[in-house]
Amino acid sequence: MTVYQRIVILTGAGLSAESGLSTFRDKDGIWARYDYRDVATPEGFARNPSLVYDFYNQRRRDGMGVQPNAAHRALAKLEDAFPGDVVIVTQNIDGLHEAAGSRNLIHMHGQMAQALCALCNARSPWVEDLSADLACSACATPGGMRPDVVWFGEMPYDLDQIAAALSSCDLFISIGTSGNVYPAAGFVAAARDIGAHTVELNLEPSEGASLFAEHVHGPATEVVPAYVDKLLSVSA
Ligand code: BJW
Repeated sequence: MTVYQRIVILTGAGLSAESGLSTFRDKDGIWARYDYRDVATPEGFARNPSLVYDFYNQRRRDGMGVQPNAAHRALAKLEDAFPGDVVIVTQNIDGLHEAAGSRNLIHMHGQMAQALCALCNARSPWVEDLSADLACSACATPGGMRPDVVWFGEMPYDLDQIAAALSSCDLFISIGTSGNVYPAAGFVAAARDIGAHTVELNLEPSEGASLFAEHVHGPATEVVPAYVDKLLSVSA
């Protein structure tokens, strides 16, 4: 195995599946129970805010007490022990990477444990249920508080920082994501274009599997720790 210096890791819902959180597009996933247009678009929120508050309040409650799994822990170990740079770009809104100890982390689709004020754009830590009548702690105005998550049609967070990391990486690893949602689904092409080695670690071949140079298929709790150990054994 080649010795790498700058690793970008993209993670998706499959990474947290074995911690007990639902994925979106698997047959028993969230989109089998909800229409994304109702709960994950600004138009859906404008149409029926109560439905969207209930959807995210329930998911926030479901996430409480959920623990990181062996794959989250392996990625935190990689960041600690790898002599070069490791950045994790996660599409997940759970806090399991942080709970496992990862620090160099970008939440491109927002975070469940934060609220966003649509009136002043302040983002604040949030663990309680959200509702329409709450006031923002920054601007004190009620009526604008919403989950700090990126819905379809909205701009993901920190794209400049992500583009900078992708433009200098020599290894790109995608874990537990179906490759359906852009711009994240386009990161592999960006990494490949600058000559990085590209690897997919997923339960099964994803939508964009043919874009990756290397594939390891299996549950994240098995394939991620094994891949991390391989990387660390050659970089030592
Ligand atoms: C396991 C496992 C185990 C299971 N072990 N693996 C270009 C072309 C076409 C369309 C577009 C385009 N550019 C933009 C769009 C529009 C749109 C889009 O992508 N639409 C597509 C549906 C076609 N994108 C947007 O609107 C985005 N914004 C945007 O693009 O702004 C403008 C812009 C343009 C160009 C450049 C820059 C900006 C915003 C997207 C927001 C997505 N939001 C959601 C919901 C909010 C957060 C939340 O509620 O949690 O984010 S949707 C949902 O999908 C969520 C996820 O983060 C995201 C990705 O899902 P993920 O993680 O891949 O989950 P699954 O379920 O799909 O896959 C799980 C995988 O794990 C599977 O493969 C399983 O096999 C595997 N697995 N168990 C390992 N144990």
